[in-house]
Amino acid sequence: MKTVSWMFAATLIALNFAAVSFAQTAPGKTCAMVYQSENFSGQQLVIGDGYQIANLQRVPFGGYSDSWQNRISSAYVAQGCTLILFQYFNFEGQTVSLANRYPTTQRPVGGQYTALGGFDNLASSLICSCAQ
Ligand SMILES: [Ca+2]
Repeated sequence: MKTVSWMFAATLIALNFAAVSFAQTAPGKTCAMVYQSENFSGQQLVIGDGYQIANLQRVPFGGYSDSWQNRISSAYVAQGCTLILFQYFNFEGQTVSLANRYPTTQRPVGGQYTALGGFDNLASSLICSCAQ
């Protein structure tokens, strides 16, 4: 896993924030895409392979003054990748691990987490990495 400081990761995300297609997303491999609302709706945040974002409050949410802290409600995780969400800043508190390593006949299909249950609107930091 590459180590990327939150500042660097947040800068990359901010630069790519307006992107809506895979082709224009984060530099390098896309690890995951997270969404404001369930079923991949609302604002989208693209997360590159190796990103470690220690404080989602520093990641701007759309064009507003708000942040991505306590916003994430659904996620798509790329093949071979794992997205770990943390309840608090600096990778603390409860976690949920969202992986995409299952055959498409099993749930979640292709790493598509349409809802996050008890982790809805709870993440304050995250780590995403993919198998080499
Ligand atoms: Ca939300």
